[in-house]
Amino acid sequence: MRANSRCATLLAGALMIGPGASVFAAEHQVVIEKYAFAPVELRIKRGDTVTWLNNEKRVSHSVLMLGRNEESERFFPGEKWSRTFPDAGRYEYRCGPHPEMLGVVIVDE
Ligand SMILES: [Cu+2]
Repeated sequence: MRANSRCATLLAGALMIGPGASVFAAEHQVVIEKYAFAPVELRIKRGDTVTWLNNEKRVSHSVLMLGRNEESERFFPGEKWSRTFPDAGRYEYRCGPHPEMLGVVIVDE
């Protein structure tokens, strides 16, 4: 019993140090299916990584960051692409070849 509660306390301490900062960067996933990003809006913390997974049957996609002159390679069904977000901000993006596919990553302080 005592060991368990101590363990829980350590875990809570490791996950939250200071206002909004986290020691361990988290990984998040956005699935691409039927010409759409899911979730469309993803909220993460500074330092976290987002991986986009192409879950289509045959079409390739990319992640094009709007206003940042940055685009991933095209990735094909079963392939992924990852990006880490060290800075807070709002990162709107779309698919390069399919401009109607929109998404946003919001990085909190
Ligand atoms: Cu696409």
